[in-house]
Amino acid sequence: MAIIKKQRLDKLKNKASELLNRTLDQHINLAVTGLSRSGKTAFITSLVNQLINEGNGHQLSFFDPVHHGNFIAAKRVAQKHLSVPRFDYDLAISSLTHECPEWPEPTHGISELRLAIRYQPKKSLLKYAADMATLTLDITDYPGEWLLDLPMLKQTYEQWSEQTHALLLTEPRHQYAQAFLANVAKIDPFASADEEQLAQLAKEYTQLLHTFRHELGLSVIQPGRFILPAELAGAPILEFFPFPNLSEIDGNDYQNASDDSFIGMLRARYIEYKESVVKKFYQQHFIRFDRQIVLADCLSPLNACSENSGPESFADLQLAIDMILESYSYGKSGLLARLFSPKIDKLLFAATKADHVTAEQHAPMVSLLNQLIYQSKHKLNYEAIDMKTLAIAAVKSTQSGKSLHQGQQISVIQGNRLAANNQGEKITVFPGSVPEKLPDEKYWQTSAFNFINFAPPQGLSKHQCLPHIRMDQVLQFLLADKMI
Ligand SMILES: Nc1nc2c(ncn2[C@@H]2O[C@H](COP(=O)(O)OP(=O)(O)OP(=O)(O)O)[C@@H](O)[C@H]2O)c(=O)[nH]1
Ligand SMILES: [Mg+2]
Repeated sequence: MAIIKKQRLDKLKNKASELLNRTLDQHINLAVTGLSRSGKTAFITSLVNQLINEGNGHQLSFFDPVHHGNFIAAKRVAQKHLSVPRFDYDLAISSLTHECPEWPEPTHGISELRLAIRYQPKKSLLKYAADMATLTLDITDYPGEWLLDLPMLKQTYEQWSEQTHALLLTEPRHQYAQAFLANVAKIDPFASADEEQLAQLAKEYTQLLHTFRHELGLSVIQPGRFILPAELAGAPILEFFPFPNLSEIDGNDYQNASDDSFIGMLRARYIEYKESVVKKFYQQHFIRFDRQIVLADCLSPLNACSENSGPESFADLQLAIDMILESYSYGKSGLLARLFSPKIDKLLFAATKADHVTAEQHAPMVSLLNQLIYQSKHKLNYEAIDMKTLAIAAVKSTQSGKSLHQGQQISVIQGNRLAANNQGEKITVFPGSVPEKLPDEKYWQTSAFNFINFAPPQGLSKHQCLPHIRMDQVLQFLLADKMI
């Protein structure tokens, strides 16, 4: 009799839990973005690794569900959107934990992964219904460059051309852009378009964008898709470029230019690009995200100092962050609010690769990032979005210590220098101080910031938690409130 009663009770409990699971929010769509090389792949790999290996909790002490003992386990399950590429966790964790560890390969588009996280509800209504609840976490990785295209939605082709042309005329871009600009100047905008010539010029423009990003360390790349085209590589929709001095052309002639003239075709492709690439990304993906982490590598532009492009590279990062943040400033009158209603309620900014500097430099890193986003912060909707800034390392690759330098104890870090053959030698360095404020002219003249790329640490196992800096605080901010 007692057994039957218990079975009935369990059945009821399961039913109630099922109902509550449906009604209470037990699902998070977490989006991870940042410009290329900012550390997205390493971050997601570490986040998944921390959660699925969480057995003893010693690495995640600031993550309440682990700290308070109600975290049970997490595992990977089949992702939801079958048409979105899978985030290749296995490949990434295998290269990090290989005998000769390597950083995961660069990725070029959007990808997705789903985790089911089991926990014991302690406070929420669920505790009356179940001993165990599941939080489903969908993680999406997408290039921050794609967000740089949002401001284009507000611009006509003429406006965009004018603004982009002005950018091409400023250094350090100008010296690289001269040949391209000279080639465009040879075109009669009203002549019948030669598709091959147009494709060739678009290729030159795209090549320029790659140089800006990868050789000059600049961040404002528009259209962002051109350097990270994913499935659109080679498609004519990515074959356009800014046309200089459109304001000097007669307005009527411009408006009446046929679609098969050079200028008409460029304009048509620009319009189509906005509709079926930029808007589509927001409508298909961005709209689903509830929580967002934006990763920023603030250290590389400081290092660019040695290549004499430091100030430009840093100013460019600031502008790019401002452009990225436009995607989150969807007040009532915002462009996004008119397009659709996004629902992001938590936004975390993380300064990545904090293991490149000594521990006392982490606070300046955070204040520098705060300064970088400050310009835009006032535009963000404070009431609707909970925001936080942290300095993190997804995979801590250095050890900190003290060293004697000219009779003084200084803080240093030690790690394996990243080398082409992966046989990097062990080095001990004081990488320099991170400025707390946006660096001024004096900083660029006097400070030498020498940040070295380190190889991932040796001897890691995929069945253990990767060493990290503040990944537990990341989890606390992004997940903990859904696991009570
Ligand atoms: N020391 C250290 N280096 C890191 C860390 N995370 C990333 N890196 C370095 O930054 C590089 C880029 O990291 P990824 O995770 O591939 O960056 P991403 O944003 O996915 O880059 P794309 O796929 O090119 O967009 C790595 O190859 C490492 O050299 C970290 O936590 N510590
Ligand atoms: Mg990547």
